[in-house]
Amino acid sequence: MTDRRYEPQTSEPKWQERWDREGLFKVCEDAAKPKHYVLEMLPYPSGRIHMGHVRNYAIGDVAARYRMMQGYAVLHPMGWDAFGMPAENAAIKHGVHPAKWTHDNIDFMRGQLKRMGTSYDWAREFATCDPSYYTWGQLIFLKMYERGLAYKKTSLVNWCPSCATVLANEQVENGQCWRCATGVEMRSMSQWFFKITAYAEELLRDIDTKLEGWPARVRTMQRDWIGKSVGAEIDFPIEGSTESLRIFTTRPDTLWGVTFMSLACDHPKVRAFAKAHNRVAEVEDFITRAATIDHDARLTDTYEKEGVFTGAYCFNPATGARVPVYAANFVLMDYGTGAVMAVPAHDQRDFEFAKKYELPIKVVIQPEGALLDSSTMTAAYQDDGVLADSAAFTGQHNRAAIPTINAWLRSKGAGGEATSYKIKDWCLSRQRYWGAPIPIVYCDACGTVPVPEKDLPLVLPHDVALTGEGGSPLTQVASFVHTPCPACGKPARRETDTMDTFVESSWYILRYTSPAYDKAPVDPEKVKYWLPVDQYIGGIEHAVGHLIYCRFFTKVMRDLGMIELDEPVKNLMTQGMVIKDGAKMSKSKGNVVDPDDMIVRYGADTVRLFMLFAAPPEKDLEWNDKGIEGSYRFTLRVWRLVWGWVDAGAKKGTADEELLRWQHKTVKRLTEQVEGYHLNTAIAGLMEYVNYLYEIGIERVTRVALEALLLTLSPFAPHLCEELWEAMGHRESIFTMPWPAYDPACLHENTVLVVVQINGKLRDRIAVSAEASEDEVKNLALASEKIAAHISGKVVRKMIYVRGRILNIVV
Ligand code: ANZ
Ligand code: ZN
Repeated sequence: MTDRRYEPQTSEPKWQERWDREGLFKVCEDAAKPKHYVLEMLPYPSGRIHMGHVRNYAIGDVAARYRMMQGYAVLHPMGWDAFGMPAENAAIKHGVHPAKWTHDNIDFMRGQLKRMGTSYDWAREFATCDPSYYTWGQLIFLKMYERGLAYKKTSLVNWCPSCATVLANEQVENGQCWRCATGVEMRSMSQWFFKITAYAEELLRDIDTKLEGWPARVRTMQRDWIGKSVGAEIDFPIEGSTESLRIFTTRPDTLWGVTFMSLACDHPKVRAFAKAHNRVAEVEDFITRAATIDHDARLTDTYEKEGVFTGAYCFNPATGARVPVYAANFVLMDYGTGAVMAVPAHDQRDFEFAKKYELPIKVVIQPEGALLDSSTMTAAYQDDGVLADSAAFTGQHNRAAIPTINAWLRSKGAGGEATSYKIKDWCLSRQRYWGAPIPIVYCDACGTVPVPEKDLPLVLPHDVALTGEGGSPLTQVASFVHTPCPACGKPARRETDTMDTFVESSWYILRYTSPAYDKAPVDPEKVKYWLPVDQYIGGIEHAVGHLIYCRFFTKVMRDLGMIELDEPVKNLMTQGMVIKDGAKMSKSKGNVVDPDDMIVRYGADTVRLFMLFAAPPEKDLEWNDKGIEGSYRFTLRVWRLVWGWVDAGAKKGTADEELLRWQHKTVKRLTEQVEGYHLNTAIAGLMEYVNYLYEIGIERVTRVALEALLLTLSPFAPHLCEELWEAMGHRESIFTMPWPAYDPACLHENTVLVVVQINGKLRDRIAVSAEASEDEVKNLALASEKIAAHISGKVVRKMIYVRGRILNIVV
């Protein structure tokens, strides 16, 4: 036993300082080395890091250090998602400027990350609120505007009354604001959008071919979010007009069964029809009522399906039948065309609607072996069958007929096959101050005029009164709002909305490759070298927001000629939550364990070890005080083991076969498990190895065996291993050492044949490892077919094991 004390509180800062001084984690781009880009999702500088962050960064740090030792050129950067509402809210509440609040928080959190012992190259750090960063976001916006990929339109948008801003669909969770959980309202407003729908097909296609390294769950969520439906668009000529109503259907085979039409309340034709047919009062009344369906009912589809006749009729292009046009509360304007052909015999919603408003029901699909009669049906028949009453298609199987029906529609000029996506264009404008200004000017003479590229960055003005009242804060900054029109020079007004913070985080991944580049958003050569990200690590909550946006931006930047890359992230890991007392650790639940407190108490290595040992990275992790004590004891055991060996005088002898086997087995296990991110079982392997080294006694432990331990433990507990590496007489950092190799020849275990007897009679011989425990041997014996046959139906009373020789079973 040594009297040297393990004092992480003094040893950890010493190593952090030395790594810094020696530039150990400075990225080196070396064409001779394979590259590895490890990235954790960039944090919002909220004030302090929490255990969720610690977990995220500990996983990434193990990966980065491991790759470094494997001889890779590693990019492991960190930065700040620095725009957003909390900074602005803090300003409103406490009068501190969002910029100051943000930068103070960044400084504090950077310190926390360093105290964790993370291996970032801080030379690449940036905050998205730096004009030198967002100027490029503004440039991308302008290029997208030029191509019609950024546009402004008036439509129903999500409005959070508490945040006083609109939200993207991806930011509405169960009808609530993603940030403050206030119920979201729908408002008709003029907003800026990114045309992500133009990339829907590619975003969907690449899920199958380019995201094999992503969790199946995230891929499914993205597929569902994009929501592709293949069907048909069909034009129904409007009575007394030269125009048609275009509908989207997935069931063109039911066209002969249409008995009415349903439009979304905000379909542009609804009010026009009402006016033309003197039904304004009834229709307006209905629209007002329909708008009050609350979110829960809308979401769970539990509201009553209602509608109102608009007064208009149109004609079925297949039959010429004259059908009434309704406005209905269940038709959504932003899906398909906002118009539906109603087929009550074969769609349950239409069936109920038809019953309620006494509309005709016409059967056009007959099930096999039965004959449906519309007058006696009690529900829609939604299954497949044979087409009936469908002109030339009568008698065909309904599904088989769809392609021919589509072709026939096309030949008649009445529509044809069409695809619809559930994903909507991304609403990016926000009525808030702390964001990147949208580089647009409005001029009475010239209309919407983009800010010339040479005038970028369009810097967010510093002096602003943040009161939380009076709408968007920038509208009140006269010096910002009033500007000469870039086109004609006459007085004009700037756009006062700012960009959604998710715009900046959509391409930061690329910027880390060349954070100081000043000719374009990114240096294409560096992107070519580093991308795609080899391992991205972050929370599942970003599955259909950020993780779709960053894929979209990559494709857009590719099409703008800025990079050559289709997908930014090769492998994705979504780490589980940190739970305490059955709930997610969070300020609002009051169950937060502060990482700094734990680091002060146990040291960063213990905290890291606990976070990585307590659960597999993808699973939720239950915080428990006993667990962290256990990790601390493990660091102490390693400490004493190595010092004990040093104090006993370094061993020169060679390892015996058993020790060699343990050493190589451990290295193999660690290599495979770190590679596969089974970090908890990797640590378990190290613990077993340490136990074994204690068991055989320090006299038998060789230098190599101990060094293998430190090398494979070092990504997890970097400071401890540096300290002990030095104690063993090394001068260089352990992280300049190569990851140890294992020799398969050393892995062979000695096997022995154990005789298995039942009630004294020899029944089998089984081969087991010479080191197998008694339990292992018993289990192996019971699993043997011969033994199982002999003891089936009997009760095992006793098992007596003579190590390495005989197992006697008494039944
Ligand atoms: C006629 C029909 C007959 C339909 C039938 C279904 C069954 P998915 O699969 O989700 O794409 N629909 C189309 N646009 C709509 C909108 N904006 N709001 C509400 N419903 C809409 O669903 C497509 C089907 O949903 C379409 O096919 C249409 O009803 C309806 F026996 O058209 B169907
Ligand atoms: Zn002008």
